[in-house]
Amino acid sequence: MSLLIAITGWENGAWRERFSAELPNHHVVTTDDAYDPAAIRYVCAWKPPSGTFDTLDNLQAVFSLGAGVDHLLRHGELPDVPLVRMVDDSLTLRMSEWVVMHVLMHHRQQRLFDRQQRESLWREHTQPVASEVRVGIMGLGVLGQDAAGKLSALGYRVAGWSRTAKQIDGIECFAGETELQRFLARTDILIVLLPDTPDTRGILNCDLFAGLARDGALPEAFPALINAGRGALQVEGDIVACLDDGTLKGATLDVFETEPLPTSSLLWTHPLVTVTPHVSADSQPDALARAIAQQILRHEAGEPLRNVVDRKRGY
Ligand code: NDP
Ligand code: OXD
Repeated sequence: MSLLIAITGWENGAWRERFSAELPNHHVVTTDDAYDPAAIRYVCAWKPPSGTFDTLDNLQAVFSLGAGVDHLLRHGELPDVPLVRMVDDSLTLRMSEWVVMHVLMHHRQQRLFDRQQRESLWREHTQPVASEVRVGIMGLGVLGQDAAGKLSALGYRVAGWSRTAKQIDGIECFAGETELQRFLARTDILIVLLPDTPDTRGILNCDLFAGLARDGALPEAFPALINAGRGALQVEGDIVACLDDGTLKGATLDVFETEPLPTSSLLWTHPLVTVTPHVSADSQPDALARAIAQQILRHEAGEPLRNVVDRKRGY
């Protein structure tokens, strides 16, 4: 049985070593190697090069090396076999660390204190307690729910918005377009952990930002936007315009319309924007390889694959 590693942007060979260590009875190759397409049973992919799936007539499953599968659904040549996305603590917990850090950065106005430090300026500012701050999470899936639990434990008033209705202890849940405005109207810090689908693309625009709460405990700092979902969700021109006219008071972005973020982007130098280079869920590669290897071994033992993507929904 052969497993094909198909990635761009990351080092191919290191992934071959990792998967070979986890699956010693499988032949592991990369798209840079010579291999027999008929022998390939599994593809493990992150932004696979075009042609990856050509003549893989015996393919049984495709595994995404990330939680998001937009890079595969947009590929155009994806064969009709189960598509499995990454769900693993090594990714989920890293995302929650990043989300909590940036919620605190906005709430405790750390960027303002950074600026003051550069000017040797000793000045205090009002700092409300977490229980006076309303965070709202768009996307209450694996990542959204974990972040919600951690923010709730810190005392924040947490709500979430998802496609289907949910009941989660301690979290105020909203669902669907009909409840979106109510969700936004009670949100001071908006966190976005949605997938990129035809329904969510471009959702982060001026109209949506205008619906956020205007009566937060810290009018200088709220409403603020934190997006780690996908760049395709955000209209970057609208984010800049809304920061400039005060509709938004700050933004932290990990994902962008174009990645790497072009040096010409205004986001790099905007005083109210914090940029991180798509690293919010920086996971341990060994743990990701292990998670996929376990799925393959379960599948070969006749057990169902977990975290199979619903292609119609797009996530
Ligand atoms: P899940 O599939 O577990 O959760 C997705 C959530 O989004 C669900 O709650 C779903 O609703 C909701 N959703 C989807 N479409 C809509 C819609 N049209 N309206 C409202 N809610 C919607 O995914 P994960 O939590 O594991 O990951 C979420 C995304 O985070 C990934 O798809 C990826 O794009 C991004 N990501 C980014 C990373 C980074 O490094 N920046 C790292 C990892 C992931 P419902 O529950 O009703 O189905
Ligand atoms: C993912 C990502 O989808 O890192 O896992 O973006």
